[in-house]
Amino acid sequence: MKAIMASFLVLGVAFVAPLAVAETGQLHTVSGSIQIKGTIVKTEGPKSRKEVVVYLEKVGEQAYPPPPTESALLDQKGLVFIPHVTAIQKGTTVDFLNSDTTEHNVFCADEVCMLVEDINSKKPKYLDLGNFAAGEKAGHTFARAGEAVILCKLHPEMAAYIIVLESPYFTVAEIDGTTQTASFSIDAVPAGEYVVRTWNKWCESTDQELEVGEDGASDLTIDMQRKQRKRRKRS
Ligand SMILES: [Cu+2]
Repeated sequence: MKAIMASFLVLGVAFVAPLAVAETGQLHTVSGSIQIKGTIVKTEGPKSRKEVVVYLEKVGEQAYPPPPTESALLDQKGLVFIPHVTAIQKGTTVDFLNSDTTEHNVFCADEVCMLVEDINSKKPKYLDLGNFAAGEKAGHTFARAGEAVILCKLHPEMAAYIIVLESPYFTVAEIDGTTQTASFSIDAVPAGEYVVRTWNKWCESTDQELEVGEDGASDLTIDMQRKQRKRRKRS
């Protein structure tokens, strides 16, 4: 018995030591699941709200790596924006492409789409790429964080969402219509303290703090309920 105890002690020391000298600056994966509570999120058809942006914001100093130099792509195909929901880091360029044979337009009237040179103007201009023909592509760099609703003047039924984040630590998860759950995984997260936040058209979550250690973080659970403000509007 004494021999067994002794070997446990040795193991204990052996396991603790490498953690204590672990390198800083390593990147980790944060993963978990989302559960919809008390409501049903539509996941099919034009009223689908299945996309959930999950993102991590640093606690304290908001020091993030610079935005990627590669552009994100937002296609217009079959009179639909694809993808319907895109998440980007502030400073990322989005290329808008027309893959249809008909003309399209791209515009956005949200504050996040205000043109940088017009920020101090009394009549600021907003993102409007004009009409562009089949096969044409035009880019826009998003310089402010927030929610951008992207529309087409020629097809009022078309809409897409670009969620512009300060943080590069995000993913877009999709809710399963049957289980009303989603799983997610965010890669390349440095160790540190974060707040876990979400964006969805229909639901919201309560902010939760997360400490990402040397083993990353797994089994994170995010509960989402129907947005409160929509409920008030209806009553
Ligand atoms: Cu259009």
